[in-house]
Amino acid sequence: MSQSPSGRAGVVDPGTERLTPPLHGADLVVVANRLPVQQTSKEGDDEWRPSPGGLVTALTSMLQNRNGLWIGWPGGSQHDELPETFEGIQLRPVDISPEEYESFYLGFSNATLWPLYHDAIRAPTFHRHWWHTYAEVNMRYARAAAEAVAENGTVWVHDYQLQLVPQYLRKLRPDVRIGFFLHIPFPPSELFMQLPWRREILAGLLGADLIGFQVPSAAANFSRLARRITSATGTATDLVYEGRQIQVGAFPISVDCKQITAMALDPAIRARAVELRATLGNPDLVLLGVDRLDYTKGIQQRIRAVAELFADGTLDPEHAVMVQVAVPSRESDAHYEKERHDLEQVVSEMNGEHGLVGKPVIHYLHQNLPFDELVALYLAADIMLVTPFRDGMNLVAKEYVMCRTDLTGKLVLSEFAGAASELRGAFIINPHDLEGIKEGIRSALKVSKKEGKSRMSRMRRKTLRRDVFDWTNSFFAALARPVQPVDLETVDQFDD
Ligand code: GDG
Repeated sequence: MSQSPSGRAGVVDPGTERLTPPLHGADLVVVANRLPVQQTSKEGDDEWRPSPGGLVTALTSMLQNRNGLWIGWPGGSQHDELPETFEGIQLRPVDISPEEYESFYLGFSNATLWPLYHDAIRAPTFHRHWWHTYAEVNMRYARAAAEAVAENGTVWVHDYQLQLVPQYLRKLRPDVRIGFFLHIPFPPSELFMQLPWRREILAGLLGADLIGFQVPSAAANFSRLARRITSATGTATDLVYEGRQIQVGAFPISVDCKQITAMALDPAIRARAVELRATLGNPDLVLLGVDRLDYTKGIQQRIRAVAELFADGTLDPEHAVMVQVAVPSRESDAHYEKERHDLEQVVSEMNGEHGLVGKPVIHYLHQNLPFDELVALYLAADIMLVTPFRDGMNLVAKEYVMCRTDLTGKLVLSEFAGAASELRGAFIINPHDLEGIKEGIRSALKVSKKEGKSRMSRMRRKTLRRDVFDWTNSFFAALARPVQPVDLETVDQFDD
């Protein structure tokens, strides 16, 4: 690896190397940490299956229509069997060694950037060798994209693991149009300024023509920082950097509304929802939480709040029950291990103190469930609890809303989830305020049938207006917008 002359930043220097566009390059390339397929072992046979989720479906369908290719890590170390194409799109694997996985993924991505970008609710860890590997691995993704994309083609880079890719790619292939979307929050300057490599990360992102965020405040945080610590000028939505015009904006992600609605109306899944309620003892009230087991999601806080509602008699263990699904995530990180330990302690205390023989007050599943089962749970739940301390969007909230076709069900939602700016029919709470969470649940319990339906209908209308396909289309349309010639004389400084 060659490094910047100062050596301070440790950024890979792409130098002046330019790559010639390939003869049969792809018109559109998606670059993401992971490929859209994952290896599953069934009866001893390895099989590659699409990774679950609306994002993969939407991006795949966009790539199918545009001679597309997806670059990403296939997971694990053995991927000899990786298919060259998947549902009509080409796959290009990026190799990551176990040591790089430690530094690039578990280290810089998930122990530096993830906590820093989520309000530093766990102290971010800064290590120079993690940063060096992050830069090297980003260069590998950029090079793979540069070697794959057609002349004047388009590359769409995703998420916090790959923030240096736009700059590296632009150096290698200046002819290419580059979009970047950040799925997680972008922090305010008070936090971002902690990052020893803040200038390098901003310069990395500024290699793109369009930089998209989940919510306008994240976009504003970015533009303000770019103008403060790089040579970028301009407004919150239009920056000028190194003679290029860059669009910055909010593109709130969504779910596949049609698919989820169809599943929610599927008789077999509805029957499963009825069966789940029966298994829970046909209680009057089912409360539900569904999250990756992550310290940002506020799972313990919500369970404590529900436990206090059992303690003060608002909830009766004979008639109310909570289900918490916590999908295993990043298990080799000490913060996550501790979060699981503490969470399981809280679950056990709640059952110990409020459960009855044969009637636990909380059912806790540390498992990855099939999506059908998740939909059945959404259908079975009267109140959905989504209480992250900070979340880019939170798709669980939107999935729940899309499942409630009969307008029943209430959503208690953190004001710090991106989804809160759209789902105004939710009972909005501050997850740091235990009394506030309890009050939100109490309000959801008390609300009249009529008002409950009108709240749900409002949230459904809002979600239906923009599904995940509209999201990809609107991002792509903005990226394709012709670049205006830059008139440096008329570029105003944005007024904070
Ligand atoms: C990041 C940002 C942003 C959950 N349990 C199971 C399961 N899930 C699925 C849900 C949902 C997805 O996982 C979780 O998405 P979220 O948006 O809630 O959260 P993150 O994983 O943190 O995602 C977030 C998102 O990116 C997209 O931009 O909204 O803010 O943090 O789709 O359904 N799926 C299955 N079994 C489970 O047990 N099959």
